[in-house]
Amino acid sequence: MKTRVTESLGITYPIIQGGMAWVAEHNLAAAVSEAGGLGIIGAGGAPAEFVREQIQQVKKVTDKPFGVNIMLMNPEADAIAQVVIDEGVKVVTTGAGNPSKYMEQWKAADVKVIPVVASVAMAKLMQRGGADAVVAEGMESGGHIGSITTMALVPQVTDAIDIPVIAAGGIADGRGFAAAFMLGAEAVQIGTRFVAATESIVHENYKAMLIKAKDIDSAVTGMTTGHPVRSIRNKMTKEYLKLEKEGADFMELEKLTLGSLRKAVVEGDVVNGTIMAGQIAGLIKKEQPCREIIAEIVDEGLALLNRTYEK
Ligand code: TUI
Repeated sequence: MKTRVTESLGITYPIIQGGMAWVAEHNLAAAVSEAGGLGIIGAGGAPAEFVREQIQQVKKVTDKPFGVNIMLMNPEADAIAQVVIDEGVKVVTTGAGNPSKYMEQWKAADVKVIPVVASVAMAKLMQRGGADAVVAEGMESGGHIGSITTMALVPQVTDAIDIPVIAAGGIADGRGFAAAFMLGAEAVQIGTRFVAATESIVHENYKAMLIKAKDIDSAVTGMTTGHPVRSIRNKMTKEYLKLEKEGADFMELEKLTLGSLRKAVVEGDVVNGTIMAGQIAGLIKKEQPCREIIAEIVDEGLALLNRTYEK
């Protein structure tokens, strides 16, 4: 299946894995790349040297292309921007900010740059700055989100720019895949479904929460701080939302979420930890290998796209 995205990245299927902090480590990234998608190492809040080790691990098991996601609020973002160049990584995606200041050095090193954007204005700015494509991410996504839905965002972004658009947010099966292409996207970015992959190292309690989740089981915390984050409702989100309603200050709210994603992913504390997940979690019914996830999505998606309707 050829699109501008598969051609420029050298991948078999137009499926890119989300750059999920703590979750998108070398095992998951290598599995997605081996299955023909673009695996991504999520730098999240990790130190630059940790990211370098993750990159080296992926290189040990696959020759296929993979990328690194740089969460731009990471205090070591500058160093990580250099690590991807030093390690010869071919693709960078970015999140939670504006990557303009790194664009020149990445372009000079022939790194493909794919910023994640949540608005038309940011998409235009990224195109002007030399981005190779953008991920247009709707607020159905898990983690740090914008304020517009995938259905509304993707066609507005595809109309506004000429570089390829990758749709994200609320996509986890062939129907979402086909829908994204109908909206003008040339690939999809998938996060939540890969969290439940066999190769995903998240704690079994985290996977169980995902598989159990229904459509309305996520909550958005941090609306008042300017950093809205979607995760599965639990004791932590309830306490956070209660504090927000009471007008708690930023530091008090921060205390509740400091290290809380790690707590859920690594320790399996699904009560006090942050279980980041998208609204599509309700669709995910079982753990599956990445290869099977990708094959199912592409097969079902292509069948739908090839179906013609008659009156
Ligand atoms: O980045 C994400 N999702 C994330 S990052 C993350 S780590 C984190 N943990 C706790 C609190 C906050 C973050 C978890 N999930 N998605 C991509 C994305 N980027 N969504 C929205 C944006 C975005 C937001 C603002 C992109 C650009 C932007 O620009 C602001 C500016 O600097 O002008």
